[in-house]
Amino acid sequence: MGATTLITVAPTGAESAKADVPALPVTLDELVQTAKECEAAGAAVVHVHIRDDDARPTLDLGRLRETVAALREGTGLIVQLSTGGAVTDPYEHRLRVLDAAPDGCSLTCGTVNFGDDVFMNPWPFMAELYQRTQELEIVPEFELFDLGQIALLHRLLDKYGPPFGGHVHCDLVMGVPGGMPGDARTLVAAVQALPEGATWSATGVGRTSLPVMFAALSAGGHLRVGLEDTLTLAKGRPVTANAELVARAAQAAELAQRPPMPVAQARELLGVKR
Ligand code: KMH
Ligand code: ZN
Repeated sequence: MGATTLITVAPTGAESAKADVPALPVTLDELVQTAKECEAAGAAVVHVHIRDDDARPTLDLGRLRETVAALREGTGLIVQLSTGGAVTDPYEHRLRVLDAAPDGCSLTCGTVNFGDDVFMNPWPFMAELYQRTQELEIVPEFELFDLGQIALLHRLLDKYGPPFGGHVHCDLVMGVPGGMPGDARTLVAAVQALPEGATWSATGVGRTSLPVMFAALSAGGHLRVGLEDTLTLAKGRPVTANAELVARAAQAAELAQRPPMPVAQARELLGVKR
């Protein structure tokens, strides 16, 4: 098989309200239906944030377990739970996410300004979370919002060794107000600083979505898309389903002659158990 593009979908996030974004999947049924559509459109990984009965972000462990089970039953996707949660979530709740036994989880490599808020990821929290992924055999995806966070990724790997699965996969989250800008020269600088042998995807928040997608494809990277990061297809054209964003990413990947990566290949690349 020739080169392929791993597509991750991040369908919900913790920042948008259902009232403002009707296409946001907030119930379990909506999430599973969305995940099925996105798998059919070319996604291999689903990055999951869940909501409570009032559609507010939650890290309730029972709900997370139910979500992992339902996504496994309804799709073949690699299930990656967010350990970032919402900016207000306490560290203990974010660590406990791993007890839901997902295939993978996000692991942000440092604190970053996040709009008017601060997304807190101090070193002791990162280090504890990382060691728990190793013990519980969960594949971490290293989320990088800023160039300085790459230094912390190196420190983590130097001190605690390779991740479960044996492979380092990163996600550049670009264009967050307070983080690195979503443009080609920043993407290239970030990629050059990554650990040897690491693979990476990139996502551009808001209007940086397309520039980052094209830059990532040009630079040999993988893609993350979804309503967590992007609410419009173009100015004045709201996304009506996450699968629209996945289909657009798949089309761009085809054009770049690196079609979407099948899930089985993604499992092998990332070293996911099962
Ligand atoms: N919701 C943001 C504060 C992650 O999922 O790990 C953090 C976030 C990153 O979305
Ligand atoms: Zn997230």
